[in-house]
Amino acid sequence: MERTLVIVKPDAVNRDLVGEIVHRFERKGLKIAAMKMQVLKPYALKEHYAQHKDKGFYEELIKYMSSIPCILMALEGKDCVNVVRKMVGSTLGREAEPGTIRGDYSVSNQANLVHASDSSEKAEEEINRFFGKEELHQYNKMNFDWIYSSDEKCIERKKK
Ligand code: 3AN
Repeated sequence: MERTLVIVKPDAVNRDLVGEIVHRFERKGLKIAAMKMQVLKPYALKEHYAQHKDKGFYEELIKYMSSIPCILMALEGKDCVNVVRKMVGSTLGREAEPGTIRGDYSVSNQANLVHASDSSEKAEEEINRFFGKEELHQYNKMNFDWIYSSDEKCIERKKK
């Protein structure tokens, strides 16, 4: 199964939206492989947001993201990167589709509540940046048989 990194950002923590956001991912059928609360270090954030280093909002972004603790999660599921990006919605909260997290709870471009990896490769890189191997859990959940079809489960077994 694919994994993705989700960061529930400082604005979501400040606005008491942590439970709501985690709940949405759980109800979707995604598995929490890792989860913790942490104040993110500016050096890690600079690496994480390196693609934006020439943008005007970069310094402010690093300041906001390191201001208070975030919730970090590695989520797992079939096509998890794509599924989570769709659930999060587009960057500008004002334009994000209703029904997405940003579309329902954000009106901002910076304070848009959640980070989600944008490709499988980036997800692996980002998970390894913020989690140690010992923090990533492999376990069976009883609801697995009710979340995927036999075919989907077979494909996953053949991949292993
Ligand atoms: P996304 O998080 O949707 O993948 P990116 O990668 O374009 O969006 O931007 C990373 C983060 O930078 C956003 N989540 C947001 O917090 C911040 N950001 C993006 N665009 C702006 C902007 N125009 N002004 C301020 N902050 C921004």
